[in-house]
Amino acid sequence: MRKMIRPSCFRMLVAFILSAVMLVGCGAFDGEIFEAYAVDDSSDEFITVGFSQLGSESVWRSANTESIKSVFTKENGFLLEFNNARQKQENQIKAIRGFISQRVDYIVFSPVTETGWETVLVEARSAGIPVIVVDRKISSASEKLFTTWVGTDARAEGEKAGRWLEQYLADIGKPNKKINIVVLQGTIGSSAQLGRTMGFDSIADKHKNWNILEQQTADFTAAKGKEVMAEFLEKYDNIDVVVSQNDDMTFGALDAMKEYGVTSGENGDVVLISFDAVHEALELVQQGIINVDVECNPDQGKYVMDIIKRLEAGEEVDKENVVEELVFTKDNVDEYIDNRTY
Ligand code: GYE
Repeated sequence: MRKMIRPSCFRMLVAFILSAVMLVGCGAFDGEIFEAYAVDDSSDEFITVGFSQLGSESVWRSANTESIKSVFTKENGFLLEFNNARQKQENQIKAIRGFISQRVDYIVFSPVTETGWETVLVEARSAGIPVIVVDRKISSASEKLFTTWVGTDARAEGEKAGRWLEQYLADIGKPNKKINIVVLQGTIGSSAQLGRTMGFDSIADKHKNWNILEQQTADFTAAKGKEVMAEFLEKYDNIDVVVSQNDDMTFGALDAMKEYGVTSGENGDVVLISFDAVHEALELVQQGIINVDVECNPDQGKYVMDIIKRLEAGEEVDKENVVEELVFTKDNVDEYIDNRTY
């Protein structure tokens, strides 16, 4: 759709002409010339990728950034233009416009919220630049405006958390126990918040004995997680279950619980359910402080690179690419914790 000549062919052609001109100009097969050409940063030699990361709110996000940066290297044939939008959609839109005016080969972005992307994506399409959405989703209204999406299934994650709770109550022999739940939600309007909420609620709705006392956003950060959890503890003295939609909010919530003398986990006052499964959280699963951590896999760079390579080769790619994810409890965490690098 983008060009008549496939990008890889175009680059090869430019590289060939450049080499020929250099060789003819110097009249010799001079090793130095090849050296000089090899380190040339001209973007015809590399595939240029503009990546707009939504922010740096969590340990998960840092791992996701690292995953992207580690694959889009010169050694792999890429030049990466990285931009951190600091949680602001307007910054992401500005960054994407910048990538369009630089005429990068691919635009990759992790959208802070689901909606509001149509205009800028139409601009990218008019410029003939393929767009790859990573991590979070954008609304279906924009579906035709991007090439493919690589990420995690937030709704499935929410359902997994709900199903774990169902099983837990059955295992302790109290499937009909009346339980009061509070939920720390991620950034409102992000697909991670929407999906995890919908997924968990879909299971909660089946149980009349599950009572959601309150759901409030803590923006996926530890600081807000602590603040909101303190508010919950101030307001309610009957909390049985805390659902925290990422590990950073869980760390903050644990700080607040400590201050209020509330314990969590295996033998604690409340059941604690978290999402992401970063190393530090898995340690808390091991210690029985977090009951369950539903994995969200941030290592998406290699999938995105693979997709770009396939597009370069003129292959078709699937519209949706979901990365694999597990559920961690004390029963299986030992098997995985040592290999968790983030
Ligand atoms: O769970 C959270 C992060 O979009 C799936 O964003 C991601 C979420 C992740 O900041 O920690």
